[in-house]
Amino acid sequence: MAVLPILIAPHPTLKRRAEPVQEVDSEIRQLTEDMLETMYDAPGVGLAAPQVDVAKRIVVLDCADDDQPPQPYRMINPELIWTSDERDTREEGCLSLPDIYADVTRSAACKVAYLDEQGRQQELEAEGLLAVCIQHEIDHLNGVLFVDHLSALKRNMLMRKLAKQQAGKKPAKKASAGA
Ligand code: K1U
Ligand code: ZN
Repeated sequence: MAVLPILIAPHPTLKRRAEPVQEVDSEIRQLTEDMLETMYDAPGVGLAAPQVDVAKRIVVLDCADDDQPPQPYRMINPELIWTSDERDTREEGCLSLPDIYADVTRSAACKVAYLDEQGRQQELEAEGLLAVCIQHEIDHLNGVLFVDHLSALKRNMLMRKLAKQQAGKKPAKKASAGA
């Protein structure tokens, strides 16, 4: 198992549409385990493969409460097969947009079809945080970030805040010893 580096926006892989997985083999299983370890380490409640610079349609999630046992999901080629007309607004964050939060309105419930780590077809109906997280992670597979659901004004403001914050984290350039 390994903790993988998480891409920070803007990065071209985060804006690409990810490719479907053709075969669920040991390499894909290893990647899902590494993604789960990366998500727990961050910590987060979800992670999509493009966030670790892999343009494949894979997500992992665990939205269990702290006082509940872990409930990890490994979803390969996930597809939303139903979304509720009822909408819900919640504050979202993203491991690729550190310290940026905003209210996003999405379907309150959804049903997702996916392959599990054994390549078996599964379906899951979700509501609450899990439904939000599934929609957020599937957006990542389509090159969409949660800020893309906001007005251009709000999105540009948050992206400028992120750019400033990231510039502040870069090590200062060494003064050259030249003439
Ligand atoms: O995709 C990601 O970047 C993961 C993201 C998922 C998500 C969170 C909230 C709403 C929608 C989607 C995160 O996990 S951000 C971190 C976070 O929310 C969290 C971290 C620790 C404990 C609980 C939540
Ligand atoms: Zn995210």
